[in-house]
Amino acid sequence: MFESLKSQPADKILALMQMYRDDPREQKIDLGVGVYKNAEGVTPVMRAVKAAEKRIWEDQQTKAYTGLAGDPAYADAMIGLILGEAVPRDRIAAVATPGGTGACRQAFELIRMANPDARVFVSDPTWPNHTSILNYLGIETVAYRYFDDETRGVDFGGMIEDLKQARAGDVVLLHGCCHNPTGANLNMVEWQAVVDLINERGLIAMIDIAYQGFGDGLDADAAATRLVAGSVKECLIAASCSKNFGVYRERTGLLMAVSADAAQTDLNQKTLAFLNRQNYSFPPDHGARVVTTILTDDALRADWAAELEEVRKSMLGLRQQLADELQRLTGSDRFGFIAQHRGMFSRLGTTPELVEKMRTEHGIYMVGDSRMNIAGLNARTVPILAQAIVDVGV
Ligand code: PLP
Ligand code: TYF
Repeated sequence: MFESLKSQPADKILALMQMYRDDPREQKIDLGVGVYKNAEGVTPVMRAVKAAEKRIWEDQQTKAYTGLAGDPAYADAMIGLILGEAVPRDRIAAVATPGGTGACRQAFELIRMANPDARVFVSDPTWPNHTSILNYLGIETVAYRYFDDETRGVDFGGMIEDLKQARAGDVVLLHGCCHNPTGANLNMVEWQAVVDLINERGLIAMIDIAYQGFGDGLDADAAATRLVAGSVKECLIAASCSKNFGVYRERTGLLMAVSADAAQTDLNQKTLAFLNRQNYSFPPDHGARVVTTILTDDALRADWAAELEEVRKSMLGLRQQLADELQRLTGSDRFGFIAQHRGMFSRLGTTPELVEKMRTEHGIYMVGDSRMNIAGLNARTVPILAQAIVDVGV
């Protein structure tokens, strides 16, 4: 049986992570996989997470199964965090999933089940797992223009033009904030225009929000998601707690399906529970319980938000330092976009050849499309990166 298997393409980001580990050079710099690291290069367990885990360890009386949708308290807490009051609760069906990837996977399965003819419009570029899972599920994807190689901002005109090719019932996949891999984001006026197009043409919005709190703050980063969810009849929202709670390996995500009314929500809720059952039955609980404990306790929540704010500001500081350093070295503002981008990533906008040169000659690891994880830097390594960017001739 197994002889017939064909080897599958590796995830380039994860392959790069391995290459970095195998590189013996001491001066190497890892700007690859999207994991937050502090100035010491450590991905810490957040203070509130430690405190919540301690509380759970002391108080938890059972590890019996929860429900197919996970603990409803987790869904309530996450809906509050992401949507606030934007949508009445009885219009939202929600299930816990293994990470944001699990939420995307379940969303795609739901789309295919509800409308096998739906195509999914994805930004060019997008997180590679989006297209990889969509292809695996046999769902047709259509790329829409997103990143402008000249300005390193969003090619909004191109994006709208391409979205006009969508048919009623097609899905538009949008990054709620902190676009991965580019770091370039729509402003709220542009978001409103996307919402109008979606409503005019009968398209379905799907939002992937994996970095709430990493861009402009917890509420600011959720503003676009709230605008979309509050303005359309139906949409899907896939959320991840991996980054903003630093619980990467616990696999903590949530899928929401917003619908027109309570009767539809009931059917959606049952369908999402069914999809969980087909794939893994009960979703992981530990990370979800940690998140719920934090979000429902005023002191823990405040401490978590404060630590997340430190993380966000440290990345913004590194962006500014890098942009300033490049300004100093080149005497031009052409790298100013690095300070404008938001989230963990910035796409430098250079060729795979120069990205490779940066790796071989300078030990600097970024993804082949020139995506840099800003959190992989610190005050000491920013000037080293800036000099390397200039030396290889970006
Ligand atoms: N969506 C995007 C855009 C991401 O960058 C990530 C990566 O972290 C995820 C979803 C899901 O991450 P996880 O499955 O680790 O929660
Ligand atoms: O884009 C990233 O680096 C993160 C982490 O298969 C990640 O989203 C990368 C690849 C992958 C899963 C997660």
